[in-house]
Amino acid sequence: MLTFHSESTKLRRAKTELNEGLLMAPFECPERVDLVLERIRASGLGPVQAPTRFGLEPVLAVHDRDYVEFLAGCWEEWKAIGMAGEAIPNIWPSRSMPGTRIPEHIEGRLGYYAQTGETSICANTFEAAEVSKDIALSALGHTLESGEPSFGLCRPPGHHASSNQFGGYCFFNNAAIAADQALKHGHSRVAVLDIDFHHGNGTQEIFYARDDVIVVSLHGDPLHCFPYYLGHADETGSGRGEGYNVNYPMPPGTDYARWSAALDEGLARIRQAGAELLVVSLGVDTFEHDPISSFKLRSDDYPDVGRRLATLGLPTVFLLEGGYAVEEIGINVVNVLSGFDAARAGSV
Ligand code: 6XA
Ligand code: ZN
Repeated sequence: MLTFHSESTKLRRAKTELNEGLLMAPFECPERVDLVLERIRASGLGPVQAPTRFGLEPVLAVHDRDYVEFLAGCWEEWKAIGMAGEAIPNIWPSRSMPGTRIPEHIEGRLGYYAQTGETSICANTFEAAEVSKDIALSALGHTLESGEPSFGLCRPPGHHASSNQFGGYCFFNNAAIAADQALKHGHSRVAVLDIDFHHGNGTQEIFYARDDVIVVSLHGDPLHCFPYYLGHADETGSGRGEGYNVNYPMPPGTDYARWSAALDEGLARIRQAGAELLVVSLGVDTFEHDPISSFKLRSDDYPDVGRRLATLGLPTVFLLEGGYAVEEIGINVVNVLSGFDAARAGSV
């Protein structure tokens, strides 16, 4: 399988994440990329290629212009008024104060465009998000041209980013951008399958009223797990999108037997919908030792995940989302990808 990677994803090097009431070193760190790459090279998964540049047009097809402009200027504006640390939101429009206008002060704008408070904006955040999206689109381009699967070693991840808000370490929704572009390149229905531990709330929001992209997500039950406010089973889409959003929330402690049964149901829904291309939001924070998640998948389960995904027989683009047990992140990611490749080789 061909991997797309750029050293520029590591330009974002945030110092802080607000977690457990402390400002700590972020879980979503540049070293994740090195560890996955190291394992790709050691395992002989396939060649690694640099992405090409696609500009902002594909981004603006799924994200609002004012949000993209906010992201582009946030860090410089924050620094310009002498803020001492990284840009961390501390006030939001809320139920009792929904607000009707976008503030001018950067502190107010930051809260307006933020879902959450753990994700700091720092130098080169926008640049890294742009490269991450270029990686996703390069992977899609390869799969569209060749029919062969590809892997985008995206960082920062994307699935929490909604049409107009960042959060959960995500700024541009790489999977949504790729799925939307696949439609513009001739496909009439695309599936996004999100197997990260966390619900892909951004992807759900972007496609909620659409029937050309079916979004299927397996994740920790939002009653107990981040992002808490979206991801329930009764969120099934709206308008013509009704039936094209499918959530499988599962309790903390879920093991591979239960998780893979949900995966098979999700795959059946994708088959029924008649999807022509598959974008996989590939998070491996479902791993039993992940530091911020609570499922119980083991490294040895991941090749079977790849094998099950291959049963769809679709052109497939894998895009990295979460996964923070940094020792094992490379093993777990490559296990999914090589399981997929092995199953395809076996079926030709
Ligand atoms: C913040 C948790 C952010 C989760 C980010 C993630 N306490 N999303 O892995 O998939
Ligand atoms: Zn996650």
